[in-house]
Amino acid sequence: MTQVPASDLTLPDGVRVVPGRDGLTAVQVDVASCFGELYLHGAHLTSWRPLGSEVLWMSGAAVFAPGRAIRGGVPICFPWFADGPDGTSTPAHGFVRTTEWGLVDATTDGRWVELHLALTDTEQTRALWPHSFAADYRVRMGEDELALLLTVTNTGDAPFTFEEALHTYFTVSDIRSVQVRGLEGSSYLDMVPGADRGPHVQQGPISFTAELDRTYQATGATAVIRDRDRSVTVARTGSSSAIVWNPWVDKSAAMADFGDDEWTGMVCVETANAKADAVTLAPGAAHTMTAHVSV
Ligand code: TA6
Repeated sequence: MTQVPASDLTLPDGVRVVPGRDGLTAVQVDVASCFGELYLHGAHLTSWRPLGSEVLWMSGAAVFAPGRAIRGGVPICFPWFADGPDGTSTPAHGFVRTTEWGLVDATTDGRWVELHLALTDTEQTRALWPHSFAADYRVRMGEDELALLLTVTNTGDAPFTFEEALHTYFTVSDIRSVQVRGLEGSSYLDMVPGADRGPHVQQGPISFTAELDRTYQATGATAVIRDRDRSVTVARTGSSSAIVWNPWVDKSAAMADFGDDEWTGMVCVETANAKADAVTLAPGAAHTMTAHVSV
């Protein structure tokens, strides 16, 4: 897929390529139904504001720099999650969230706007992960739904296995009064350092009283973030894993790009295929994972 420089594209009304934070290029969507902002760096969605109300969470300490992941919004984790299946993969969460993606085009049907981005393997990526791939990402934003569609194609001549996640940070009023419902009965791994890894079975709604870092496996269940009088729904297709995370006090303090007191205002509910749910693609095959966020 040939890509022209983003600045040469003909874009729909309300869609602009603009200088973003600290020299990184951003695509801004400002239409009647919503505002949105996505950085070409990592194809990283940093804002979705349907009817003026921000749904995504961004750290006030986020760093916008080459080689660094932006803290908040929707980082894309690929071709591994965290430190990978054998626990030795770096950089954490793979390399596409710190790589510049190409803007293929932007389209609209008058109600929603879709941004289409693409990334293929390079000498640099093959040095980290010796496979040929094409990643295609579509971000469709409107008044009441944000759809994120990530398609991975094996463009090489041998099968490969990968993990992936749309590591979505949601803004909440106070995590201590939030529940995440819908994953009851699902099996999960407890990834909090020092915890009994499990697997465990989710008993009842998820509530937060300490650091929580759970990788739910073999479930496509829809999750609902209940935040006082507000609900955010995360429906998934092509995803067998969900990750729910809040760093709480100590881990927040340990992250330089995460404000010490910011942990109360966010929760991650991530659409993924991780650990036992990793995906294997034959040469020429493709796999699409989709998150549908509605408020
Ligand atoms: O999604 C949960 C998690 O794997 C946590 O363990 C924590 O490390 C978080 O991702 C953020 O990772 P990052 O590399 O972005 O700091």
